[in-house]
Amino acid sequence: MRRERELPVFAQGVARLKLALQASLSPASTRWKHPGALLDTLQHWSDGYLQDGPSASGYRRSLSEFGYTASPLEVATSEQLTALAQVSGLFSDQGVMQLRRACYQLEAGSTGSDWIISNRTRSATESSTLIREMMGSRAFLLAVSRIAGVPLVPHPFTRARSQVNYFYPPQTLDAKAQLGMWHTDGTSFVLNILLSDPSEYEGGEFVYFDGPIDRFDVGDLRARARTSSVSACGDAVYIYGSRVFHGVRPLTAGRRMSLVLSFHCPYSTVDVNKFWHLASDDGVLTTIRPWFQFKRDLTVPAQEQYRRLGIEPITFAELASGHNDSP
Ligand SMILES: O=C(O)CCC(=O)C(=O)O
Ligand SMILES: [Fe+2]
Repeated sequence: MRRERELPVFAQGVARLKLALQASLSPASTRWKHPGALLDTLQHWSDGYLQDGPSASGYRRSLSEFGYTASPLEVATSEQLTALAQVSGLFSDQGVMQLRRACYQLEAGSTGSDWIISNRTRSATESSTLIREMMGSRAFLLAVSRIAGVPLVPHPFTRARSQVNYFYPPQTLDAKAQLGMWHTDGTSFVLNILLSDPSEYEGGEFVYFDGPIDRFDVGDLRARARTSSVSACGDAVYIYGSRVFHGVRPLTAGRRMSLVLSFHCPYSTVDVNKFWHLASDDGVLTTIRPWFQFKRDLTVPAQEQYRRLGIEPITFAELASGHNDSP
């Protein structure tokens, strides 16, 4: 019964706007908890938490291979830009362990979510020393930039920058329908780090549509729906999130945890993030001020963006050298 295997699509367009208004009406206390220091493992990041080696990327497909002929970015071609990469061995065992600890602890500050995931903690960089320092590490940013195909910085919009997802089996059939939905992300450069071991849950596969978003048809997924083979704890799926339909299948047992990080290419002022996309996550009023700040941040020159991070700029030339394409 194919229908049973299908996942609903997360709201687009007007439905998204309605969600934004609903998010605004729910009491702030249920949307935002200020977790405070108790949630922080106070563990510092170390570049030793990255595994050595020029490339941590395995299977990689470009936007061009996904069927995008025109590049969404003026500074890179659709051949250069990665649509999807299955990334293994990015972190050392120590690094994976520390990330797991940090994300476990952040669950106490998580809130319920009625889309895709059971619970989530937004702005993880604000509550976790480890994740904040990792996002500011040049070695980490360089590794992710190489996977993405363009130099990156952490996404300037704090609330969209980092999120920890906690998945549990849905309680009711209705909840089930709300889970694992197909969606595109509000941001483009997205690293989804799996932080649970395969032995800890069942279901919860990361699925994606192998084609451009205008070809996506939830009623006919047979030909192009794919299941990512990423299942080891600490491995990741990198996606060009705004152009790749993806989702997580509902869990049937256990618990699945993931850390989702968003980046921005500072050499481009293009950003796909839509006000209504952000507002449907966080509410309209909460989104207005950071939104204007974010729009200003986008116009800051790349050199200055890197200077603010306190690191040497990552350049296109640097990505070309030392890049080791795996088959
Ligand atoms: O948990 C994952 O692997 C991905 C979740 C996701 O797609 C999202 O949070 O936007
Ligand atoms: Fe996503």
